[in-house]
Amino acid sequence: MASLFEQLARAVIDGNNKVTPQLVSQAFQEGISAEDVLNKGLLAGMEEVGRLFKAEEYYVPEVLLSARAMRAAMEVLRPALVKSGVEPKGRVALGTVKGDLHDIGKDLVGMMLEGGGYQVKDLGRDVAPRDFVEAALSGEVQVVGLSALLTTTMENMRATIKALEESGAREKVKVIVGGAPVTEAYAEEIGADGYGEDAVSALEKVKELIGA
Ligand code: B1M
Repeated sequence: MASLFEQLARAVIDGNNKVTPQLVSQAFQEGISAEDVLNKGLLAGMEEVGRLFKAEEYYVPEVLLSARAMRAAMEVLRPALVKSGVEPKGRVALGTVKGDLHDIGKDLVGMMLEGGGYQVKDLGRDVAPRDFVEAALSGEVQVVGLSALLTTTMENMRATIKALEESGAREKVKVIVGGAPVTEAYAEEIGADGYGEDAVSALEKVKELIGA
């Protein structure tokens, strides 16, 4: 009999958006932490989906089904990751950069930040540099977070930071970047203030940058 983590991973791989959230609820009933559900179950499944896609055993439709199952599971995870009703420690505008449609990781980062007491302004995906600039100039956020999952769209992080600089908005906000192809060295190279390897380190970095 496969472990609950294996079943969770399998449900994501199969793109089963009915069973995946049910298994998350079952895991909670069995006292398994949200962190383990995410890392040992859901993300393990997503990693395998990535491998199958690379090996051309999966194509975009299968990957979309897995993404849908992952999203359904995240809705069950959300209350465990997010506390509400507390005065926010700070505000963060978050988006996936121009040309990039991957938003599952960005949404997880958002949930983790909300869970850590920050208010998140979700700018969505395929976000143009000018929209990040507008959020920074609004004076409503202290941090702007950029996510990218493609080596081709990573360069739009650089373009976004450049646009923030040119508009005068750069000095008003801290910028953090993250996403699978992004590294600490790249973050430094493009002039970001911080890099988050995963959602937990994104939260830690925001805390460190705004001191709250
Ligand atoms: Co795409 N895709 N995809 N895809 N996809 C990848 C990224 C890929 C690695 C697959 C592969 O080849 N193995 C590959 C990229 C190759 C590369 O550039 N190096 C790829 C490709 C090629 C493509 C297309 C070009 C395919 C095509 O059309 N031929 C296309 C591009 C579309 C576009 O964006 N313009 C495409 C499309 C798609 C779907 C739409 C089908 C779907 C996305 C659905 C959605 O997001 N709504 C999809 C998916 C699901 C994936 C994989 C399988 C899974 C991504 C994911 O959600 N991971 C992915 C392979 C993989 O990663 N295993 C793949 C789970 C998520 C929780 O992790 O996003 O890494 P991640 O986020 C992490 C960290 O990175 C970090 O924290 C998160 C939580 O720990 N993080 C941050 C993320 N953002 C952060 C921001 C921060 C800090 C940390 O601060 C602000």
